[in-house]
Amino acid sequence: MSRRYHLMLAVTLGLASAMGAGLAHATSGGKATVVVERDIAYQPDEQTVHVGQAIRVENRDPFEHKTRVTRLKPDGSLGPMAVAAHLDKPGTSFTFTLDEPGTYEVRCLLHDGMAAVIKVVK
Ligand SMILES: [Cu+2]
Repeated sequence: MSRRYHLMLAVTLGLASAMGAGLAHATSGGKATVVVERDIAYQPDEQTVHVGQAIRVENRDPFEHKTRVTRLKPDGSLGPMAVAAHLDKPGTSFTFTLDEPGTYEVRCLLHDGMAAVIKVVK
């Protein structure tokens, strides 16, 4: 894990604290959680959040990614799209929330195999 990542994480945690969310944690039910795009991968590639919790995708690669979020059916096949394809420019971020419990696939449409799973619980 790079020093830059630590710095970014510290800033993010600081902001979350400032907003009264307390310590940001993947399963804490806090106000925000972060998914970093680095080395053509989502980090972490699996985590759990609460309904309505902000999920922030940050592109730390020096090139673009294109993120789409799709709800998975119980059999693991793709269900309805939750977040339309979003072009992630280098050094930028975007935030979304998922308002229905379930399991979601986060996938980059530009890089084969670049994907993560987000589980949403009440
Ligand atoms: Cu990508």
